[in-house]
Amino acid sequence: MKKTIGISGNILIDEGGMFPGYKRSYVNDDYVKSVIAAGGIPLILPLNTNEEIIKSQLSMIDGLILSGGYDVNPLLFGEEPHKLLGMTMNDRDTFDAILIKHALDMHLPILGVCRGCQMLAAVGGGTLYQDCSLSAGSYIKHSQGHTPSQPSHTVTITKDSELYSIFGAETLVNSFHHMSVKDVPKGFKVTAVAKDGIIEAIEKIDGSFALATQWHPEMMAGNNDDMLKLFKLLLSKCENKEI
Ligand SMILES: [Mn+2]
Repeated sequence: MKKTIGISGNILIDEGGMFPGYKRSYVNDDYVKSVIAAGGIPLILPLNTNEEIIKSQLSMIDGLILSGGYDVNPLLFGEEPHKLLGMTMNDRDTFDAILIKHALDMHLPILGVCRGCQMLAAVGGGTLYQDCSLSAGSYIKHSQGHTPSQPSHTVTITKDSELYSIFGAETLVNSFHHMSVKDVPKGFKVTAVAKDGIIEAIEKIDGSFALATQWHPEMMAGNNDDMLKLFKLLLSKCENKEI
């Protein structure tokens, strides 16, 4: 029986056309395509801030993808906004925080992508760099700015990690972020770093499965079998979520 993967939704504010300023619920189609290609059933979870509704949304799925999107509000991890911070959306933070809290409680397997990685860290008591340039030693361009499926920088992967079992010691990833994890949340470990020390992936140490990447595997999975394996890994973890 195929497993159902919930994909956390985003809000797109229409900038032109018939309805300027109008809000639309959406996810990028690459998430949907990746889940289907990996053998799962994708289910978009529309953004909302009602805890009971969100718990009901989670009860319908076997695994969760935390999708990418806007910057994380630094007030979530106790910092004032730095001048390099990008656009934030408090409702998105609220939605993701409730999703994460209950998904972890329910032992739902989680794959976090980009902002999803940052939110896992912030919700778990970690902190973020509000811009990669604020990390000592940072020199790599982490906002490649074009061609989403094209890898742009190297990551070094930690042994004894789920990522290592797919990629080995090193791989190439795309990069569309300017925030990154600073302090890793309790119960997680760093499993990939860029050559400039920027954290590129974290994994939950014990219990249920949670893995989050700073890169966007869904944008690469169409022509990169290893990136598709990340989605297959999430699906494989759905088999035994009752721990
Ligand atoms: Mn990067």
